[in-house]
Amino acid sequence: MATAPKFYLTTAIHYTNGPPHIGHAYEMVASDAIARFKRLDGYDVFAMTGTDEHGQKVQRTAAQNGLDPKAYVDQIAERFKQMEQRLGCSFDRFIRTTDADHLPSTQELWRRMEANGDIYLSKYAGWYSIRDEAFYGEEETTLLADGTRLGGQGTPVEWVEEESYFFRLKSYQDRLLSLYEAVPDFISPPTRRNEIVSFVKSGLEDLSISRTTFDWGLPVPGDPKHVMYVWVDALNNYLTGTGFPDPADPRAHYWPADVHIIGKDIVRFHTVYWPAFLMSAGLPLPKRVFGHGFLLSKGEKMSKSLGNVVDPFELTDAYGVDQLRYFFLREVSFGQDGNYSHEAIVGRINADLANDLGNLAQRSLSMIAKNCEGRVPACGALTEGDDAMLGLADGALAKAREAMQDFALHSLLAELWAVVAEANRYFAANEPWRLTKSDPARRDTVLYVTAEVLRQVAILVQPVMPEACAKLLDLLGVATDARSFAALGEAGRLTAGISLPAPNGIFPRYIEPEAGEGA
Ligand code: ME8
Repeated sequence: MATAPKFYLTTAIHYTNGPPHIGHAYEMVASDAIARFKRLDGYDVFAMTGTDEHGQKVQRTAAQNGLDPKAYVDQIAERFKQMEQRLGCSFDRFIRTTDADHLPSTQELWRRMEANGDIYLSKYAGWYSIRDEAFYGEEETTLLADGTRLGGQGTPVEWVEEESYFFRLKSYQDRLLSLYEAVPDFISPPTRRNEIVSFVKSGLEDLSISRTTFDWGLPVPGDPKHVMYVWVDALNNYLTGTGFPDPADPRAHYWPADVHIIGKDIVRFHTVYWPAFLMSAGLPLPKRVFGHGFLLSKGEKMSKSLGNVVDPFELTDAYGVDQLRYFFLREVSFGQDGNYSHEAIVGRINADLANDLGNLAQRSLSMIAKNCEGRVPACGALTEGDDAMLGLADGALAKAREAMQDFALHSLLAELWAVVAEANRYFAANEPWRLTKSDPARRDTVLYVTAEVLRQVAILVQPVMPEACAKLLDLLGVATDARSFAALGEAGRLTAGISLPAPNGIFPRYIEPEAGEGA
């Protein structure tokens, strides 16, 4: 038997300096949908998410909460795990940078970079943003009238002066530029690639990779008064997940990652520092880094200080898990920023889900229940119109795969909803409800074709709405082992005569709660 090709996908690991917000939920859902798509398409998938628990930011927040850092991150990591479950995600591992296997793995990465002559001890004097956990050159900062200085991403920086180990990043400049040249889709979408290429062309400085003024981090091998810079620690989670450095580990074959899914604010860390560390350690590079956009609340960046952080748990309670997953992935072009608003999500739920897909399923399945003894109807001779309808559904997989090449989740859904729209036109034009007396065999064929299109749509939408699609496939009598992409097209056509469960609605309309009942 041929072995399935592997696919290793990661999300960013989330900082544990506060509870999860909607941006974290968005990244998890998008990544989970890609992982599910690949599994259904026959890949041996390893998908990982997790938490980034060390560093000065987390240590400070823990202290502000009167807790020791480990007790604090345990609480927050638990909340992230709960969110992962609440959102119906299917990650294979939830990694924490405080997990026992992460220390030896990261120290080994350090040793290899050191053995390659890329680490030296010196003194750091410069600007540091605790919020971004990032060093900024003076020219990247701006001084405000009130004396505060802000770093590249608009967060306050402070002056840091201490002994530090440095990584010879400068000497990787040409190799990085050759990488971007040789592997054009290493960084996507293309706008992010252009930003990074010009950043690297403008000249790199060596990177400070250890700190001595706090201790919440991984100790530097051989010099434990230094803790590793939190980004060395954090990025290496991707290797730890594959059992690094043990080549005999059963997960070892997953490295290199096929894609790191991350947000646009941390592309530099993933496409400059990370490949340079790996080149230095003599390890293969991830194949792709995809920088998605930000989810904005009515056009504004979410932040605690703006008071507009939306709690993902409250959102799933209000709208439903699959509804929220669909909204995130359909409304926002993956790669660009997108807006969240109550009106927009309700619009999607009622138009795309309740009307377009839900009504079609409900109407056709109720007719089958009523007129065909609750069994998949027989399919008679096909007209040109039937053939065209089935052909469109049969061609959906190829289009879906094409969209997924660029992780264009919004295009994937747009393609599938074009099939749904065509199925609605087909159903309306063929008026099966008028054929009961005049031509029941023709009516059955129209119902069969409609149900068969729904089967294929449901299989293909599973990555985005796993629960709702499972229900729809149950209603269509599709066996649980016939729901992968291998069952798409003619190979898996519905079998006439199979008895079906009583239909019930899958996508209820969103009805505004009565005033006074709360949101
Ligand atoms: O950056 N919309 O962690 P983090 C969409 N620990 N995505 C958003 C977002 C928003 N409003 N806000 C944040 C870190 N994100 C590091 C990563 S990886 C080795 C270490 C995304 O908790 C953000 O871009 O600040 C990032 O990909 C992820 O959420 C975690 O952000």
